[in-house]
Amino acid sequence: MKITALHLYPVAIADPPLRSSYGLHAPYALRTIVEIETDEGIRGCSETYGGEQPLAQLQAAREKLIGRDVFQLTSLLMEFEAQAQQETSGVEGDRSQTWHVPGENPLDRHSRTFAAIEIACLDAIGKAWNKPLCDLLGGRARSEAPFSAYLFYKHRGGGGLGEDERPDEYGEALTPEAIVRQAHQMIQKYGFREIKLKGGVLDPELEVETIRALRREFGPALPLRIDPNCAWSVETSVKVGQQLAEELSGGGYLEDPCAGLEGMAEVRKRLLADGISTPLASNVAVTSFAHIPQAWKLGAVQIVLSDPHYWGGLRAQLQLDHFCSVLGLGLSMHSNNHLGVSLMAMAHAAAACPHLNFACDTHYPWQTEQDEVVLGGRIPFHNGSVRIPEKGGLGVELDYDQLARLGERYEKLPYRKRDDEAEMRKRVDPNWRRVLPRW
Ligand code: GKR
Ligand code: MG
Repeated sequence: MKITALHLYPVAIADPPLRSSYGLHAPYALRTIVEIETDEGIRGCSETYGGEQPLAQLQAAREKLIGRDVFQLTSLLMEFEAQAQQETSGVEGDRSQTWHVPGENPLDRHSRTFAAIEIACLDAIGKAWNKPLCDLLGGRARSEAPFSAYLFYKHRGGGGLGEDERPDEYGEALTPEAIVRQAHQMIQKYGFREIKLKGGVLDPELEVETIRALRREFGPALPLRIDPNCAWSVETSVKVGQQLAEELSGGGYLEDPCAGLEGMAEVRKRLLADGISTPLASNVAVTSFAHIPQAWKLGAVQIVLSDPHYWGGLRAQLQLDHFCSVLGLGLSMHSNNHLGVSLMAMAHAAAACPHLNFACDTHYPWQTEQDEVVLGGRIPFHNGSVRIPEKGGLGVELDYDQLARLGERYEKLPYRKRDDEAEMRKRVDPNWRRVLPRW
């Protein structure tokens, strides 16, 4: 089955003003929907990061793809790896997400571009054989993928601009009480059984209070995790780890409290010395296989947050699962704003991974029906999980009318990349800078 065409659909999706240590989400998040056509009349799709750079990288890959057999993914990967070697060796910087929001680090572009193509090819193969994608990866460890409630401190507003402004479903949330309300709303609607709080926004004392309030409200049956995206110093991370020793126990974790593997290792060492075994998780310091030996050697990270979008696709996701199990590391999954195509890719990845032992992150509740690009609308959740449908490939088809609508919106937008820092200066504080550590 040969690829005859590559279609790229840049889209803009309404996004509420969510806060993180990176800054503020803009009124629209950007995504790219990728579609391949084959000589057998079968199409395959995937979803990846949006904006100018990811789009240009996919466009540049077109030449490699036309005429290629969708089954020959290893040779394609080898070409991407050789290209990465040539274009990035000797380039200053690293692949971490310390200073780059996910999708904006040029050093992982080859891996991201390959992943988008790999998933579209696997989708086409699954559709041709009428087999769910996770079954192509060797079958299921589970028939549904669990996700967690992903809570954010947020300003008033539901995203979108002008006539396209959206209702503010969750309302402003800048206090512990408001976050507890947000959790109730999200859990009631989706049935999540684990909770993640995006931190690094308010004074750590208030964030500690927020986690405590969540614990009081939901009890130990719903594990809690907090992720300040490196906003804290080692000292602050240790202090928060001590204060939340009880609340983050029993299946919770502390995610990327401070920047860098050395800092994380120091936090872990000091918490252990205090008899606190809260695991540290990462999707900022650990974003590729190359990071794992050092992270493991230092004892800096006990749980890796995978992400098929930048770890190199679904087969890489399975390899990571194996790696983690051999090294005794836990496995969870990272997310960014996304639509149903990505949600299904994440669900298939989670279904195929025997060692994934935490519910995956998802931003899906922050987007709405109006912005969905899969036919039939939003993907349903059952008790916080997404079921693997008995359909070929990812199990979704693209809605071309929606793609056209969201594409028009993308064309009209004045920005072509995610820049939470600029957004923060524009809407909240003209002098705001991302400073690490902030506390
Ligand atoms: O959406 O603001 C956000 C998050 O901070 C996101 O960009 C992170 O990459 O969810 C992510 C994380 O777990 O670090
Ligand atoms: Mg994170």
